[in-house]
Amino acid sequence: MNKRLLALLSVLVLASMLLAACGQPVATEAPVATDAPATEAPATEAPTEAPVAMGTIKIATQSPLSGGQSLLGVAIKQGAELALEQLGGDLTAMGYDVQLAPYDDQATPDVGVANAKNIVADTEILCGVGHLNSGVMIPSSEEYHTAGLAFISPANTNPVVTTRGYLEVNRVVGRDDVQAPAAEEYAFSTLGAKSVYVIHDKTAYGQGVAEFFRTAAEEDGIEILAFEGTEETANFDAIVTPLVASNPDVVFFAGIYNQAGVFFKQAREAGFEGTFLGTDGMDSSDLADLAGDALTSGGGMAYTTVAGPASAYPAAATFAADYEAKFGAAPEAYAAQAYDSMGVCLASIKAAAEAAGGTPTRAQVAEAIRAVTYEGLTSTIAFDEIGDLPVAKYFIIKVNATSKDTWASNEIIASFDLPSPGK
Ligand code: ABU
Repeated sequence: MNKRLLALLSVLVLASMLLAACGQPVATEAPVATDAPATEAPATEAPTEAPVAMGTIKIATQSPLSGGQSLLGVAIKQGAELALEQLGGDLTAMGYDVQLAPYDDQATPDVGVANAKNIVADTEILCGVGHLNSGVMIPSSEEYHTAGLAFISPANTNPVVTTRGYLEVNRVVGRDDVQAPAAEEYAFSTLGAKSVYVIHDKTAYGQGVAEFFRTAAEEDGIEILAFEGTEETANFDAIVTPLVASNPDVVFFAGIYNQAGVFFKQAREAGFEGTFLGTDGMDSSDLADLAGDALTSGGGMAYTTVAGPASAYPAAATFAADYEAKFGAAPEAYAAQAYDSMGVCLASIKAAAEAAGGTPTRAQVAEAIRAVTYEGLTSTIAFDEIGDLPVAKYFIIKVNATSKDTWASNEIIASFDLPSPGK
């Protein structure tokens, strides 16, 4: 990370959020029916003309709907579902029956790929929203690419998701080769860390984030006391004992909240007094239920994220209220990004259908996505040549919550708009 660039851009903290205020999703106007008489008002109200049936269009979602990461996976599905309900009217008016096709990838690469084969075999599916896990998205998107089916990721941050340069793969969030160095910059400059203990979950996401963090830390002369991958989920004694003995200033955990929460609790109970630090995989209210006081005792806990809370996006206030009214809980991370991803799918299918004069092909939808400029809740979305946002938002969040119901008390302590590193 170019620190001077990061420092310069950090003056945009919070102010950038105000300047970035964007409007509600706007899709191109639906064609207006012109077959009513222009000069004579009908004596009685004319019956509403039903559009000619044009068939079914499905939009898939893939995310973990079961298992330990389902809180975020369900948020992705629900954000997309709400968008379809609120923004699908233009396609309905054109005569299409627009349906959601949700799939549960169980946060597991093999399951995601098996689902992807079924998704691409369903010719009514013209676009997709997903995944949560980069380690699932990367192999699954080989199937999407081969079949020419466009997907938009609301959450995946590993660079490889887009650096393969596939037309069909896009994301509405930033990347780990930016957020992990930002986390390191926070550890070095704000926390004054001299030593760090790095743990990762051995996934494409976790290991990738850990490596980006380590590279940046080495450049700053932070001592890396350990760099260790683990798939353990219940008993972390084998890691915690040497960790406490080595007394690091910071433990950097690169992985997902369901594993990290258990680890943080055990590390604190074993006597670790420093700061826990992570990236966007930590951003779930379940983390607070799993780790409790471990998040605020000692040096506390902070994380970077590519998906700030809904309160960080002025245009998302109505979305947050509608989401809570429909689903009975506040939107978790990536729900607003999934809403925007679905909005891009719908606007692009509509544009492609209008250009084609009928139901578009998958290739036409994929091309339309790359041509779209879409005013979303979380940003103005227009993809670069590899499917990244040219500039993405990053946040640093200090955790104040010690239970699920206080997750909203976490504090945005910095935010940045930073350019994509590209291919
Ligand atoms: N970016 C957070 C979700 C984890 C992933 O990308 O794999």
